[in-house]
Amino acid sequence: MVVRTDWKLEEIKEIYDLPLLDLVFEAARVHRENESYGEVQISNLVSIKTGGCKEDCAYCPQAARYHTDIEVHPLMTVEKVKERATEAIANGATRLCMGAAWREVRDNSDFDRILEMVSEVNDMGLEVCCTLGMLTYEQAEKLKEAGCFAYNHNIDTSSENYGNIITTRTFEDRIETLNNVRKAKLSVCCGGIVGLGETDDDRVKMLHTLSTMETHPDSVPINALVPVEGTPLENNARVNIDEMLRMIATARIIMPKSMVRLSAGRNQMSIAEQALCFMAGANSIFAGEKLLTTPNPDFDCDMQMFKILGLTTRRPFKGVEQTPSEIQA
Ligand code: SAM
Ligand code: DTB
Ligand code: SF4
Repeated sequence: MVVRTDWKLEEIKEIYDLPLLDLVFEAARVHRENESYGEVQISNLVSIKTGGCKEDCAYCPQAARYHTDIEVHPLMTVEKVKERATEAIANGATRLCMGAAWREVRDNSDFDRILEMVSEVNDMGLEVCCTLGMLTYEQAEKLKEAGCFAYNHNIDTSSENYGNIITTRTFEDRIETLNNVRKAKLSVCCGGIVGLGETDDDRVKMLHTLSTMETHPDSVPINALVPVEGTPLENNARVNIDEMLRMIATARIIMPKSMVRLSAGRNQMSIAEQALCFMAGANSIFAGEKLLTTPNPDFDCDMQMFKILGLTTRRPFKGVEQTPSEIQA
């Protein structure tokens, strides 16, 4: 399977614009070249610090400046995170993603506590992912040393549309953090959101940025906007299944080896709609009844869906040369 990082915008547009079923068919074909096409990664999100964020991301219920009905919470204790990790394992998750409503990581006792959480959860055998905002190279290295496996940092939309959604930091800031993450040899998780009011061209441009990175992100989350009351995007139209399918299928074709995650928005999708997304190459989900602050299908519901569709769970660290624990040993 050839992995290209020299995609032209026009080539991606041509794929994206294919008649929908041709696009899904082609993506399914590419996906089936991968021997583990029937496996789906189950990642459980834990919001370790909720709300009160200084940023102005127009989609986000956790931005302090919008008046949303979320439960603001300071940084969790290590014990609480371990409890959540135990539950996640019992429910079949193999990755735990810890999210903090921060603009950036600071070198303080909170970060030290997170390093401890990372180390403890890694020792429990889960792939640890963090999403904590902007990060320096030194901080990325510290996370890696503590046993962190992946870092999530989304570009969210095209560079052209970025300023319409977020003004408190730039697209380039995001890219810089991603470079720091890659340099520290953390697995890169980077994708975006559909339904922010962007055009098809913006979607294609976002996919172009992701697929022309020196190395493709290891995972690419495709989120459907969850419109939350109180945010500037509260009245945005619901994302339709054909829009999600186009994004997922195009991502699968142009980044054939990456995990493509059907992320936020599953709560509004039927099993049949999700089945089409898996057919189109999605091979990862966020599971558990809550994403960070909004509802998501619960584990039992997803296990029932897996049974119906004949999907299996991907084991942790599959295909990875050295796990974080082996590196530490
Ligand atoms: N504060 C950190 C940051 O911004 O990188 C980490 C947490 S932040 C909530 C992680 C990602 O969640 C965002 O980049 C965005 O892609 C996604 N997200 C947040 N709110 C969302 C919403 N309402 N609908 C869909 N995706 C959302
Ligand atoms: C990602 O791409 N989506 C997740 C995770 N990375 C951190 C977050 C989705 C959040 C949806 C809104 C909420 O629940 O607050
Ligand atoms: Fe803060 Fe992250 Fe939400 Fe933006 S997406 S407001 S940085 S928590």
